[in-house]
Amino acid sequence: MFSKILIANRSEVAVRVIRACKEMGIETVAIYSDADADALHVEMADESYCIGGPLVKDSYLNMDVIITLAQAVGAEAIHPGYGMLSENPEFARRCEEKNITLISPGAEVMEKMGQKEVAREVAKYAGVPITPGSDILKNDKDAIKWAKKIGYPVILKARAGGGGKGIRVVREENELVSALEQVKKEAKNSFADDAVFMEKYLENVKHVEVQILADKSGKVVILGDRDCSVQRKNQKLIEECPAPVLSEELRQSMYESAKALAKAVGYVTVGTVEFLVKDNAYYFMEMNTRLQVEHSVTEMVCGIDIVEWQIRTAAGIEIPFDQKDIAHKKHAIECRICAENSKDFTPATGKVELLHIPGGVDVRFDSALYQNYEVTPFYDSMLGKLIVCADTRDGAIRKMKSALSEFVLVGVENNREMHMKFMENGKFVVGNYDTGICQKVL
Ligand code: MV4
Repeated sequence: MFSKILIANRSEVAVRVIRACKEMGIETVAIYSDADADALHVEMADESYCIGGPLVKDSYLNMDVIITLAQAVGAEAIHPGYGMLSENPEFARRCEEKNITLISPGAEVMEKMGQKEVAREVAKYAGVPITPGSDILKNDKDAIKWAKKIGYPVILKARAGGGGKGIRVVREENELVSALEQVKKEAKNSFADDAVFMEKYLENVKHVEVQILADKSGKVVILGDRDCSVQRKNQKLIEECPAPVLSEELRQSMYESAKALAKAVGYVTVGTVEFLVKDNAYYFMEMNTRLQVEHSVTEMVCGIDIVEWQIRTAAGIEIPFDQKDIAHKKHAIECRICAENSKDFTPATGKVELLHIPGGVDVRFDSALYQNYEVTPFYDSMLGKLIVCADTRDGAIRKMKSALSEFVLVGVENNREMHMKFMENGKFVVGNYDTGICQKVL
């Protein structure tokens, strides 16, 4: 096992990883920017180093500085958290070159899955259903030809896409050429890669994902599934485990697909296979090669510390439990608490004047907030995650309402009341909702 890990991230995920390390007896090294001198992760780690200015490119994305620091302090591993450098194959490769373990499935797998059209090929090869789609589009004429073949509506996707950037739905041929130009421009600016392909666009889909844990011996355990269909502008707001209203047949088939995909690429550590679900069918969307924000709902239901096992499997330790040992009877819901203006959803800033964190059985608040903490405009607006777990979905909704009513955050405008609206909304309560639910509720 590693004796010291550098955490190349900030906020709640850095705190989450530091907690896991402490419990495992691993020393922790935090990095931070000038804007984060008072951040909780800096206080919690055994050692903390300021590595640059507030802009992420000057600090949390500065590969050279991070790797040099890891070597200087004797960290054998780096935990990238989510976002930041977590899915950057170049960073993975540079860590490998310096003999530092990046807690991830490795550069090769990240490279494959990071290119969406390659990921689709791997999925196809593994027998996983994919939506009808094109090769990389060569030019306007090629795009028109593919769209004719696939049938409108189609969705253009940047090969390197992520975070909702570089996608566009096209409903008619006369919109196609300008949409392609737009997506290419956006992809070039955001990812320095303007390759684009297209898929048949499926309307009214659910976003369901399967959590996997794999070790170097090739053992793959499925840690259930999550519904993440409650999203606004490509930001997830609410996640639940398990996804409500899936047929048991569809669920088992999805699990088999996720497992086949993991085995096909020799996956090690934790990962997520995302699917689109429509009626009684599912299609591969992408694979995330990192720890995800919403891993916590899975932990509450499965009884597995996902970060602990991510670290263990990255260190080469084999998984000692089996599929049958994974609990799946409970239901967990997570509300992402974000610093945002309640009217226009723009990010909010301010000083935490008052904070009361809800308590009780199976109520969890993962965050890096504390009294008097200053929320700055430099980073993601997610302040924390309120998670509850109960025997039934109805019980979890009731518990979330109770927890939200108890939650107090004064000084930073946030979306507590928006979450209450969802918990009281008929469509959400019934559970058979899709990615269109936000337009209906908000
Ligand atoms: C899709 C889709 C429907 N059909 N692909 C891709 C990136 C991911 N973040 C969302 N993606 C989607 N891909 C096909 N073939 C629906 C989504 C999708 C979505 C698209 C636009 C705006 C919001 C969305 C929310 C969930 C899923």
